[in-house]
Amino acid sequence: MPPVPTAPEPLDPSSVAAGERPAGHPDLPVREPAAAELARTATRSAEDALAPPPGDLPVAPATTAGGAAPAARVRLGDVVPAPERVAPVAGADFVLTPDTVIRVSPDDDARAAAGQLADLLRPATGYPLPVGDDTRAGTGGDIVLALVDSADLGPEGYRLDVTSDGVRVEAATGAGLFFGVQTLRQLLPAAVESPTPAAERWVLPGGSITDRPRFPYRGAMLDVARHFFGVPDVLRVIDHLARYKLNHLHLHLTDDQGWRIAVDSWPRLAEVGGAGEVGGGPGGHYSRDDYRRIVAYAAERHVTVVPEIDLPGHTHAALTAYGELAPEGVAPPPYTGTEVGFSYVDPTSERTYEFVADVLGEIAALTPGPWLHIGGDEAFKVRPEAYAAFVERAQRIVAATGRTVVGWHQIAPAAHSGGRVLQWWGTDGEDRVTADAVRRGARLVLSPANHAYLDMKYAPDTPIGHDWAGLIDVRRAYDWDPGTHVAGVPADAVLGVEAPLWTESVTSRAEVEFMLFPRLPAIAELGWSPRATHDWAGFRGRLAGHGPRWAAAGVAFHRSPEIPWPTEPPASAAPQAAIPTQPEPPAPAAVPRQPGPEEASAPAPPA
Ligand code: TNX
Repeated sequence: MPPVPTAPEPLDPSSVAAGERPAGHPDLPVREPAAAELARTATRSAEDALAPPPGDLPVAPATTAGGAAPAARVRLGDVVPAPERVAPVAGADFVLTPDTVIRVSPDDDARAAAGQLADLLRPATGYPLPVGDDTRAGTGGDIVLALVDSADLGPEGYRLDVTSDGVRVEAATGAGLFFGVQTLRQLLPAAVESPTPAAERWVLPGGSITDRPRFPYRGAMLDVARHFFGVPDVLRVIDHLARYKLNHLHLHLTDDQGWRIAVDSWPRLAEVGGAGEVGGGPGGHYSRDDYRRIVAYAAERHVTVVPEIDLPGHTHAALTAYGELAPEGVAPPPYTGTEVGFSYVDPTSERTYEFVADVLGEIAALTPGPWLHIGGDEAFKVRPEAYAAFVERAQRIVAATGRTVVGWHQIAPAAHSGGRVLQWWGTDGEDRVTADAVRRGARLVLSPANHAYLDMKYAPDTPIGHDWAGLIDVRRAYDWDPGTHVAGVPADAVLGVEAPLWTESVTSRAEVEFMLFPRLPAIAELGWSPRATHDWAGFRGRLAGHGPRWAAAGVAFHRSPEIPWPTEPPASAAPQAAIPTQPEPPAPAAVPRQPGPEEASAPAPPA
């Protein structure tokens, strides 16, 4: 057994595999709220404190009658992610009216998608938009959602036709209809995102779209361990995923600073291990019902939850609850800093495997999706042989739950287990061990830290975030190809993409959104759109039109200088003014590293 450090030791760079960079290092900024930019979006800070009802965006000042911004006309090709095929037809625009009805093919999936469409459109339009089964002849003035037998659309594709007579969305599945609804939403003026009635002419551009995703796995990760985010915040993140046709939410549920999910067989994990976070805040955890609510809300939006229990490292919080799992058998004090790589559960103890089996068994029972993520990153204190043996055993435990194992690409050296998925977070697209694992049957989810890590700063003066993997503005998030990114990994071994948001420096919903937007749509486009549509100039133009949508929805975002955002209307005509302006000169310099576990008995002062 390797000796247990009394403090997280400075990482030896030579111990870190090529392409990886140790993280959580002293480049963390001062825990100022994301000062300049966020202050400008803080018109909604009061509303932020209010939990929104599921599915609703929090109240944002609306574009009201008389105050409507001169919205740029939406074109059929303005959709993000870019559709597979777009065929505009001049003179075929459709206008939504107070008399528009939504009609559906008579089945529950179509009714569900229609209900969601009506819920999206009613607040801003103020129209009743009744939903009914499609029993009438003709389509005059209506929106029709129909499930059809169409193999070429696949499990997530859809077809959308807009004529001056009506709108028709077709798909072979409920998911396809749902994604078609998201496209329809984007074809309406930005004010459709307003939570209150807006003065607008609700025009949809004429023509047709045929669309299917490039990759089946398109996701984002939220780290709820470094800072805890309550259920309403998670539901809102799910709403954001759904807008951009992302279909997986990876929840990083456990780490050194907190254990965030109740486990009946090991109750102290959440009760004790969940009662803290980075910086010394109160932390928190999800009850089993909370978690079920998240999973169900996601499922309604065709989003699969991927729960991660990070093992064998990143387990300090679990050790504070159950000292018997610690290599030295003693519970350490809580940890509120941001170092990584110092903790691990004892891989030589049978009790550890009972813990792993109990926890993964309970999580599997709560999770309908096929995936269980076992982490596996940065277990620097576990020797390679012991590490591989641990991972192999954990993989068998996952298999026994009937789920497919996912792990960070560090698990590559362990033996193959059926269908396993490695999540790539390297920074140079080169790793022989990962390529070998793929040859043995593993598939890859791509999260290259230097393109897809949403906790990286946009620019040197971004008030929150890291920069160990570089600065990532929109172009860097967008300009890479998941199909060819990792040497020796063919496109058909790539399951998809995921954008992780680690939250050492991210403390509030507004800060989460500020880091997601506008980069999340860039990653979403890489996951959904055919490579042939990849074009930075086109993307930045399309993305620009989303700024006013986020503003109308009260979403804080980074006003990247790379994107030609529409000019803001004069203040008098834009009462909402929710678009942040450019950041002020840099926030104060970085703070020294947070205390290690042994120093942390007196928690670091909350920022
Ligand atoms: C690396 S990438 C980590 C996390 C940190 C993150 C910060 C990976 C699997 N682990 O523990 O939060 O960097 O950017």
